[in-house]
Amino acid sequence: MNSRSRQAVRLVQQGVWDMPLESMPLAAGYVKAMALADPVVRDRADIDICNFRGRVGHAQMADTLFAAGCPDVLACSVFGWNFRAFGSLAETFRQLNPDGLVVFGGTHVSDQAERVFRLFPDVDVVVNGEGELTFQELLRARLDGASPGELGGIAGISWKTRAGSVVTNPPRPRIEDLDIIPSPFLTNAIELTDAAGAFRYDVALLETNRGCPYKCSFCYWGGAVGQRVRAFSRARLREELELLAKLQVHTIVACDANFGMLPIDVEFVDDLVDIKDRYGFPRAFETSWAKNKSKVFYDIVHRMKAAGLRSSFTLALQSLHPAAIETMNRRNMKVNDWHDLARWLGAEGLDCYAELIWGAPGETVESFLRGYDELSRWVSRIAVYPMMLLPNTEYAEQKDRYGIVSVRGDHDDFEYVLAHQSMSFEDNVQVQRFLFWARVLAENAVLRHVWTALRDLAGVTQSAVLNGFDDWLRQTDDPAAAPLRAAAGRAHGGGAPAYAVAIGYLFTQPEGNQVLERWWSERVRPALGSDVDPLLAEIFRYDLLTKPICPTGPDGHADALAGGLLPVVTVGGERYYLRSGVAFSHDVPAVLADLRAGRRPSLEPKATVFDLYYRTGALNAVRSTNHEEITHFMGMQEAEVRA
Ligand code: B12
Ligand code: SF4
Repeated sequence: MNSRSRQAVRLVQQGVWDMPLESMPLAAGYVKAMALADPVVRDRADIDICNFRGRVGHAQMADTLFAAGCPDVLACSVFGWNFRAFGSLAETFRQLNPDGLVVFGGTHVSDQAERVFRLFPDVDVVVNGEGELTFQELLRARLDGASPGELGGIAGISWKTRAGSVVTNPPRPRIEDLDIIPSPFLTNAIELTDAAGAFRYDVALLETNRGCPYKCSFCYWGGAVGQRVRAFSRARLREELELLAKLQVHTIVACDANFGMLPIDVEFVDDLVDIKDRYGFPRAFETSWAKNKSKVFYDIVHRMKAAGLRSSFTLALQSLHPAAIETMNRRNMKVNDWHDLARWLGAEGLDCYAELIWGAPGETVESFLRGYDELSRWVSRIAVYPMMLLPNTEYAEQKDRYGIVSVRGDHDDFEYVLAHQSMSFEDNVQVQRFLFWARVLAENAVLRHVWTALRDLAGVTQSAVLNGFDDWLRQTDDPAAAPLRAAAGRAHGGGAPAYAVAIGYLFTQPEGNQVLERWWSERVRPALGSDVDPLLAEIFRYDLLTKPICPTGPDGHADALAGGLLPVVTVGGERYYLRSGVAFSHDVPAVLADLRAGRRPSLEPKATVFDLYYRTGALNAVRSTNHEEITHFMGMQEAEVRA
């Protein structure tokens, strides 16, 4: 390489989901903004971010990256879901540019150089930990003429000498003052708009802080676990929020590990509320909420509620079983005292979901399903994740201690747990099937209200309903059920794509509703008493009718499920499909309010008619299988819309 030549640097990111909008390349944005803060890099390097949607194939990515000329540096932001794709692109890059530099950074490859270099010999450097300063130095070294085999002076990397041995330089201390990283939004490092000038991503991702004081055995939160929390300044975050609000960004997602833990988080929310009052946006704020719900948390929730700023509050429990909580290293976390919080969120009418992980050492089938049903008494939207061994976590590093057997995913590089001392292969197969429907039907909120109603009025647990659905689906001869059966068959090892197919089918295809209706009449109804049957049937119909509207027709207004056209109206500056005059034999909203408040509702019919409003643009949330987003598109009555 000529040390004076201009260098073309391509930073590559690929999101998880195949959805109409892109997923924001946040890490690449911070890394690029910091690199360009160096005057030499700015003068002598051109840095582009290439951001791909999920499921874009390797060949297509190679065309985009290399057809118009091969860059000098290929730098990839690696997660478990894009590891293989980027390994393959490194190989292609090397054919085109033998002297080029391939850099891998990101949470999946950090401190994993031995394996990365073994699997992908064309990768030159792995960046360990935070990437901003390291990448800046790396580019400087390259611009100064350093070859990939001479990088001994740069902290925080692993690299290969000319002789081929792997060297890991000392780690780089974490960045104390995060404000030294220029904002990727305010500096345009991340392109925010599309050709039409609209915000181009599904949601805006940002960080308000980095670090997490806990060290759960399954987690590696960008290397921030067990670390003191460092925050970006209020002034900078406010400026970023203001810019995003002007672009009418609906949802802001803070990638923090424990938002609502620090007193300054209240200030951030105050700014969010103030900016929403001024610009009408953002409308929702999602994050990983603090596990210890302190006064700060309750304060924040009150402020958000008063301002009509929506969020999904999380009970991030992961397990209710003491033996599993112990191995997870979460025994002393206050999150375990969750009943009061669940009661409070319910009473406040706030959207809430819970998280469980299946497959932690110490968990059994019985303890897991018992925990699931106990939790479902308080919250029906339970996100259930299969246990994966993530690089750099305690479980991954202590497989032998727990007797863990795992397999790599078909579509990603995650290690899925198959068995361990308290879970046999058979146990896992049984629960994987359950998990599939728990994720599709309950977590992603295809059905929302029938769970509580069936439990309180008919004594059927949520796990029994889900297992019953699976059982019915295996037996039915309904051709409309075939795609769902096929997707469930691929659940074990098929991972995310299989359940994304089922979710898409149930939300967007008329046949999806047909299957649910037939299941209800053949499997659920016969088990119900005649006293509760009519009311439960109406609650089920309400669930189907309030599912988001995902237009599939060519004119963009066709409601495939309603079989007709729905007009679009504007309320509070936002567009909604309007379904007028929906009639029920019972006052379903009042019954649901009673159930939520723990009161026994009246079973008597009471004719009720109301209009339902659905935010437009639901397809993206459905395709991304992001249940926090999907819930923002459910049918609502006018009062809820205006609130
Ligand atoms: C937003 C998010 C998502 C989004 C998508 C993100 C996207 N853009 O596509 C959604 C909601 C879709 C998602 C889904 C999932 N996620 Co997620 N998610 C996150 C989250 C909260 C933020 C990521 C982020 O942008 N962080 C901020 C950036 C700045 O931090 P960073 O990525 O660590 O980057 C720094 C360094 O790593 C490094 N770096 C990164 N890239 C590069 C590139 C170069 C060239 C260099 C030099 C340096 C560098 O420098 C950066 C700045 O210091 C992280 C947790 C976290 N806070 O990191 C989890 C996380 C990425 N998710 C994780 C997981 C496991 C999942 C799921 C599999 C969960 C599940 N069980 O279903 C699913 C994916 C489903 C699937 N089948 O694959 C894991 C990933 C672990 C891994 N090894 O890949 C994380 C780390 C959380 C954890 N538990 O540990 N996720
Ligand atoms: S799961 Fe949450 S609390 Fe536990 S280490 Fe990870 S980020 Fe921290």
